[in-house]
Amino acid sequence: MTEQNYRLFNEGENIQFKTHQEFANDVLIGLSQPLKWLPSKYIYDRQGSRLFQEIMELPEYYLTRTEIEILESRKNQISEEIGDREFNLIELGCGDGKKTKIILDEFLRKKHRFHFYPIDISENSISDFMNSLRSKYPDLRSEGLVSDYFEGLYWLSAQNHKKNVVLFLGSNIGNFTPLKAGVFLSSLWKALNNGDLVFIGFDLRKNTETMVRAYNDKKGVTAAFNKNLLKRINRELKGNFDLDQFEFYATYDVVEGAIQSYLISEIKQEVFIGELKWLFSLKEKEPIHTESSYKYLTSDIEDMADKNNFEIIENYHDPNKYFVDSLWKVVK
Ligand code: AVJ
Repeated sequence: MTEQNYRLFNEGENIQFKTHQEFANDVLIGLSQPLKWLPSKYIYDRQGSRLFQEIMELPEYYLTRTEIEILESRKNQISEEIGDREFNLIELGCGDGKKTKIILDEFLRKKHRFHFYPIDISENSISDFMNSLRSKYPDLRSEGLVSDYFEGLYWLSAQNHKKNVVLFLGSNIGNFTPLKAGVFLSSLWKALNNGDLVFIGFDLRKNTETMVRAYNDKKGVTAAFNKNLLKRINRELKGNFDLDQFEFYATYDVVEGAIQSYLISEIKQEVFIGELKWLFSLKEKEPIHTESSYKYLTSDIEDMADKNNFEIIENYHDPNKYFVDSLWKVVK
């Protein structure tokens, strides 16, 4: 028996029920639009998260490798900038923790005084992550928070008045439209105090071929990752999608500056979703939009920081400028 080393918010409320209702709603809304779409956040159930781990190892998927290279080569400077006094280290979302562990290793080596708080809405993810931390870092002071990002942040700032340092790595921000990214950043600013820091990963615009290849990998892992949305609808909402009747394809949208991922119906077909008691049709070659992955210019990043009252302290790039981890300070 391992002791539970995370905190559950929303106890008493039936969070699973709420999540299920939201999923059903989002599927109904998305697939009723003239351009059908499904929110990419629903890809990440157990199997979707496993497929994403596999994507991060693909030769075509340069993002993870590049960010790891940045963190490895600049960790000394990063930790000097961040660790001047006691702080809360907060990570929004927890992946496999490979990148986080580079940061934790360095901070512990430097004997920085901090508590680590990963925040994720999925109890499974937090539980797995906390167990992997416990075995690797017996002395790390940490507590996982199973909650909405902002609920967790507000709870933390009521707990103590230490400096907050928020990690949002991996270009996860890239899944937000510019409008949503703006809302996210202004909410982040509101939840934090003057002098707090945020450390955000952005994938930068580069030659189109490199970006497109990263999302159309040869092994078809990204295709399986996107098709996992249909699989999840089949399982959780009693759908009857035939995965073989869809082709996965990702394009670079030069106007938006984003990779757009699609599942394209090979044939004219009808799909029934039992839980919604709903039969809908797809035309031959009709796309379902599954994900946007925005790519940024340095000037976009400056504008975003500026507009939301953050001051850029430093931009950490790889030598090719494929990716940037940008360190921002909250100005109030
Ligand atoms: C986790 C959002 C950064 O958009 O690159 C990887 C997800 N999708 N391959 C990205 C993803 C297809 C990834 N992010």
